[in-house]
Amino acid sequence: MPTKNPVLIDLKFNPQIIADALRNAFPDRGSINLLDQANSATDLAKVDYAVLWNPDPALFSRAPDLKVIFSGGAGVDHIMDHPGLPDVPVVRFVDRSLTTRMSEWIVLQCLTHLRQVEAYRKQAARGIWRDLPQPEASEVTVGVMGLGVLGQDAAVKLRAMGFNVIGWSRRHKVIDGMKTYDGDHMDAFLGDTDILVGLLPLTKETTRIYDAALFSKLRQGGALGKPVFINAGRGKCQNQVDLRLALETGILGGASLDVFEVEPLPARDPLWTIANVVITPHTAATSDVGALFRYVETQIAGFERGEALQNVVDRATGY
Ligand code: NDP
Ligand code: OXD
Repeated sequence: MPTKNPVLIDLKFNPQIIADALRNAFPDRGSINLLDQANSATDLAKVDYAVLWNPDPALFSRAPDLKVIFSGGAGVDHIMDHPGLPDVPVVRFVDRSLTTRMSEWIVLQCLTHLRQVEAYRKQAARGIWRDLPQPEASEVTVGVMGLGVLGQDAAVKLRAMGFNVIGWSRRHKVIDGMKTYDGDHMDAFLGDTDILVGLLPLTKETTRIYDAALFSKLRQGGALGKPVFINAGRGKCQNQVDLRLALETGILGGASLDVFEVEPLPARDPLWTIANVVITPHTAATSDVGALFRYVETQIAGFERGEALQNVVDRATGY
């Protein structure tokens, strides 16, 4: 029988997955799942903890006594931008499996462009047997923008595949085996990059950072001929009109995009039909909801023992 205040769940994910995961979660407190219609008018006044993904606009006035907010994913822009966000710690989801799956996606996309998978698919559709240039990974430099939990793991796995990997982050970093650039040296970083991988959080500083000026600074004439843009961070970090134009005019030779300014990407968006553009529906690394609830339980237990919360967002930087 639960003895503590229930945990509030407002996660705009697949309802069945949440309902299944909640069956074994929070045994000593229970939960209030806002996806469940029966909870639409439930009193949230006494709730201490909330797990959120794109929370409802009125949520924080309904739950005025929150002590900690947990994001349902690694990103927190959907919470930090929320009107009425209370001054309590916001905790990101950092998870081995999520990190691993993100790196799988990033490596897959870099290899897709290296090995010209889209061009061969097009040839195959027309029964064309023709070989295309085949550079080795070591001839290609992948520039990772954002060297946090995800960027650093992806860098290690890209290096294992043989790519030359460099990275850019706000603060200077020393990372074994790779050249790094800090916030002030973005142009030098871009000029050395053949495949740009975006793993930045969405903040005021990173909004529309991937624009025409940035694309024009990527290295032309590298082993792939033209630079490639891969984004699995946030869609609002990209100026999508500039991105489309860069692809259409050949400034970029291709792209792999998991995130978009507007999601779902509208069915008539021109990006769907541009050659050598791979599109996935914001699924590069979906949160494992069971692991998320276990993470939240562990963090709450530590918090209630007086220990520091892990992976708390810095309000000043927004990530
Ligand atoms: P972290 O907070 O661990 O890392 C963020 C990185 O971005 C840090 O290296 C940070 O620099 C850098 N950064 C932030 N702002 C700037 C800036 N203005 N200039 C330069 N560098 C900057 O985040 P994660 O690696 O865990 O996640 C990154 C993002 O990936 C998430 O915020 C989320 O939006 C996205 N994501 C997407 C998923 C998907 O399925 N598509 C799944 C999970 C996450 P510094 O190191 O100096 O602080
Ligand atoms: C996340 C995401 O931030 O899935 O975790 O986008």
